[in-house]
Amino acid sequence: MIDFKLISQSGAARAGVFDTLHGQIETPVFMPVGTLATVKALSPEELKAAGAQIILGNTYHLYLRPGCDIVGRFAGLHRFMHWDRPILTDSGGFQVFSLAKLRKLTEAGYAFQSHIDGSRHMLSPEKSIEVQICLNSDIIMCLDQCLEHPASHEQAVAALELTTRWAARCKTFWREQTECRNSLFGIVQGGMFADLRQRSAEAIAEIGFPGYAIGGLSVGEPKDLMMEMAAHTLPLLPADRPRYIMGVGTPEDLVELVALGADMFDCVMPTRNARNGQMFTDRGTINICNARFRDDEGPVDPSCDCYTCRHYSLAYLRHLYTAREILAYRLNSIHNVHYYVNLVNSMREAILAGTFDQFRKAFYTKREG
Ligand code: PRF
Ligand code: ZN
Repeated sequence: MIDFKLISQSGAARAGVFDTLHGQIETPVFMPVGTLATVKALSPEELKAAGAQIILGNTYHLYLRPGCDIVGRFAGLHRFMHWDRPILTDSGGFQVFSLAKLRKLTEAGYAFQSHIDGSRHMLSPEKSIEVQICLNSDIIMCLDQCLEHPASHEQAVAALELTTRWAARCKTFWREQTECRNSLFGIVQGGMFADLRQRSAEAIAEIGFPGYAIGGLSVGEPKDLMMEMAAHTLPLLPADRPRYIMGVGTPEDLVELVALGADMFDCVMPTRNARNGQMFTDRGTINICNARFRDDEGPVDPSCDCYTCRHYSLAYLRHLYTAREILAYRLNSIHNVHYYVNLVNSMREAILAGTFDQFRKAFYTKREG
């Protein structure tokens, strides 16, 4: 089953299509984060209007609350949350590592206590896949071990070797349980070490997956180190499969990573920053609280055609935000998600037209202007 097709390349930048159980995704693609079966402040209709093709859910959160028994009654997340387009779920490893209490990592998996009520759980590779199948996720992620930064070479070796053994277990369980209907992505780790990134990429590619993710980036390392690791790892992944950079990043990061051959992204920035009053525009980020917007009748971004920019002024959005009105979070989120989705769509068009280099230059020129 070949579910990814490369359509066009411009340098290393790629445009493709990926088939899922809930329809086709055009890449490069940005996936808004819907951790708790909701992209915060946005309805599915608003997400669609903003152009979202696929959203991300989190196994750790949804397993703890509301639980598989509830979502299973709806035959998965799609009907539960009224979203009929593709969903990718993260495996839970990264969230256990950042949220859970008293976690203990063994060959079997993560033993941890819920951050909600302290109840005890065991997240094994098989359990993670089982939960993601119950959520009926279109793209399932392997359970992995993401390291903090900085980590030693020795720690990074142990984490990548465990991640590799778990990836093989995930694949076996996924094949048995789904007959490969949903897609399973392998995750490359290796810390901030080029030799280990290579070892991990080769080992994960050797197991063989419908798609590949690069994990363990944007965990507190300097930006140039993140880019160096991505630039080193991306060409080592099979060219005929989608490449997903997990939990990254700023608009600049997306432009640079697409230039290096990345196809998929997720990040909380557009939605989280919207709720903090930070708005993304072609000319850079602005804070809606800024006094200079007090009487500004213009939109957030004159080049944006989102619902927020078509109907509301900076002065009104600033007023809503400073008054802590609920509508502020919705309107700001609509614009920011539209901005991110539109950014990757524009990159796709430029790749298809063979003009990605010009696009990239213009992207920076607008920010300097
Ligand atoms: N692994 C998983 N999910 C993730 C990460 C990872 O390394 C990251 C790191 N940026 C974000 N989300 N499974
Ligand atoms: Zn807008």
